[in-house]
Amino acid sequence: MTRPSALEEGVVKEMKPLKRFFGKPLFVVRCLLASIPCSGVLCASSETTKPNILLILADDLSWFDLGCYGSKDVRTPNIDKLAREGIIFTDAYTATAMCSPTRQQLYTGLFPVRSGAMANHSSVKPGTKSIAHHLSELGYQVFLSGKEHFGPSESFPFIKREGLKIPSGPAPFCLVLASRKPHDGWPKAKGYAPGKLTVPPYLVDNEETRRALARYFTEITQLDDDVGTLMTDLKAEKKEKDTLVIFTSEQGSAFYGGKWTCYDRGLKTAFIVKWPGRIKPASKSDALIQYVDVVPTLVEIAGGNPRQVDTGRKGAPGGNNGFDGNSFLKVLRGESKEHNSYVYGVHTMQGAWIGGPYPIRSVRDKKYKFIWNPMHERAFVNFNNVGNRLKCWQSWLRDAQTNPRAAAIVRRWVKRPEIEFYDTEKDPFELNDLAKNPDYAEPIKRMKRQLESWMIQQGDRGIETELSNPKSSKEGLWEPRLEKYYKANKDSYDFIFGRLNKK
Ligand SMILES: [Ca+2]
Repeated sequence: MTRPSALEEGVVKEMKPLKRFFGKPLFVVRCLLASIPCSGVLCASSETTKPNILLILADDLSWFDLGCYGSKDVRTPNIDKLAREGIIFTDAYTATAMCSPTRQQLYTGLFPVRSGAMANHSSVKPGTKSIAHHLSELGYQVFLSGKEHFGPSESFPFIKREGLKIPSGPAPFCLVLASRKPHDGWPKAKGYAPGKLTVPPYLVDNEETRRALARYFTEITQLDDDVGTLMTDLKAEKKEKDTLVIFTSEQGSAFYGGKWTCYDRGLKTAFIVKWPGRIKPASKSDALIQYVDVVPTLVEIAGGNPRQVDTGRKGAPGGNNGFDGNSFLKVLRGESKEHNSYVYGVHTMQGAWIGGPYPIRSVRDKKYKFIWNPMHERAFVNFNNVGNRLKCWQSWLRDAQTNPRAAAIVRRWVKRPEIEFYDTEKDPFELNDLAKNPDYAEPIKRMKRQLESWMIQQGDRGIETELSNPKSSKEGLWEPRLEKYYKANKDSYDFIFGRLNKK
């Protein structure tokens, strides 16, 4: 990571007092920089006007369900076109596979335990700042259209918009287009024949799963149509050349074993950036990036210094108030191939509709994934597998009675060992657990240490943190709801807690 030179740091420090007099910090910095040789991170923003930023966020879309990420089934021509015109990241991650903490880390540059937005349907701690503050201070109008799922409102002072329209006006804009597609609640299948689809190996391949996949794929294509509409409007507004476009898939789909886990099919995300004249078309990067890196990157692109931004939260590495992530602008520019050495995962059942406490933590490098399930004695239960929300869980239970492969998939989803370890290069769906294989003792030890130091930095105390929320500290608050589902879904409940545990 290249730090700004002392000279550049000095220039940025001058920005605040100058802003009070002139109200045009970028102009002032440009004048100051005119006589300074270009050697570091401020150069790009000092050479050009600030680009508009369009951040398109899907909802529960698995990264591998896009044509440009290798899907042979799903039609996504507009998203594929973005990838051809920009850079596609093959190793991008969110630290949580749940909606609300994912969005809040993306918008704040802070990991969930540190920001406070760890549970689903939760809020960051008072005083936490977000992209809406940081880019406004750099002269942007910062809009959000679509899904929010964050709080409190003072921490996310977006200008609210509706629909798929690109903002007009002279000031640079940042528009977060937070789609609700393809979150479950899918439409009737159109254009996808269930019998012809490829079912990924972590799912039970049967008629019900295929029917659900066809409906989910139909909604992905609808999302892709929306991306096409946005791109057409960007062109009509004559802002195509001055706009940096990001498309990212959020966490994995609601199919059992993706969302609500720390497996790659939950945490890994599609990440595509198009920036005309700045990013080489059709480029690809396997640099490890994570959602907390996004705001620092955009701050740097907008002409700010992410190292001097006050995030409103204490406890960053080094004890300052900085972001948990770092700008990957050099990767975007093609000047660097690497970024993070490790990326992290944190899961909680806090804020889930039903199910008892079940914390999960993970760390990943380019090759290996280490997962810790500290309350592994428990069965993993949430509304999705007890409540049959996708209308195929009961069919999995039915098949598990006679099909050993289906039984293994179901068992893996609800009962897990304390430590899991995967070689993600050889085993991208994390199905072959190597935790007990002595050949991997060294990387397991190394990654365990790495995870522990991250948890210390975050103030994360594992089980204690899981039970710290009043909603999860007493199971009595959760179990009555489970009881209600038990009555409606007796087979599922019995399988998880009865027959399954005896096998
Ligand atoms: Ca989501």
